[in-house]
Amino acid sequence: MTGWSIAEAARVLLAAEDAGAARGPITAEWPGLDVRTAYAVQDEALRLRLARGEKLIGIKLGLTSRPQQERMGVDRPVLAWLTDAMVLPAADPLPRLIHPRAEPEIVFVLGERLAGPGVTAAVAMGAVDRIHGGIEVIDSRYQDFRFAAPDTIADNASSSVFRVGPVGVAPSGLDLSLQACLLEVDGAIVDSATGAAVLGHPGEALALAANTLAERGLALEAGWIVLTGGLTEAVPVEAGSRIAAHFTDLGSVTVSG
Ligand code: 0L1
Ligand code: MG
Repeated sequence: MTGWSIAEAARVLLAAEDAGAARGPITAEWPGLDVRTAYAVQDEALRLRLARGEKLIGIKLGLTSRPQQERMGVDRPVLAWLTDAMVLPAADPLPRLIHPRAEPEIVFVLGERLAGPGVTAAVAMGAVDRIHGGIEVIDSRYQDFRFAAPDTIADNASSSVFRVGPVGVAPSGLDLSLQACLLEVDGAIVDSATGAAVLGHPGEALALAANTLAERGLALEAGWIVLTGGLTEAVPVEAGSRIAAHFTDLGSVTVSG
């Protein structure tokens, strides 16, 4: 008997987020926390978020690039919920966070509902209304970002806040695998990638989200925002620093620490 339950884990992780206080990994105390149970924790935390007035506005994928999967020792991406409280309004600085890291992402806004199973990348792209550049700021509730895969799934995949850039492009005529992104920190380019870093094409990530949600009897809804996963490794956001992501066709997005 460990004293842990799905409800307790959700409560503890939301409390850590609200307090801005990191803790040790839950799997150290609850080794029975597997991936399936971790998603139940994530769902319970979403229920608590909605009960306090937040609105579900979409979903994110994390660990969609091979280097990130190898670093985490997982062979498939993770999913997590996005609520309106996670949107970082234009020009607002970051709120107080534990140890924020920023990563550039290709972001979809869905024009149609998308339900698996059997969704291909081509079908998935047919449900996309607009494509944006974005920056996700992740902020694990675990000390030093040290955790096992079930820990971060339970922690809503380190979700914190995100900003969607102002330039929205229709999918037709855009090869997202070739969409390039430069990541700038305080005026210096520190990393770069193309959309191919995300499972070969971000449409694959969208299809995977639809097919994975279908296993839980869920679907992606029209109007939802979908963050498709970091194109590069996430970079720490220091107080006073400025992170910018510059995309070939999707404009630029900036976040200030
Ligand atoms: O958005 C992400 O890539 C987060 C994935 C969860 C693991 C991590 O915090 O690095
Ligand atoms: Mg991300």
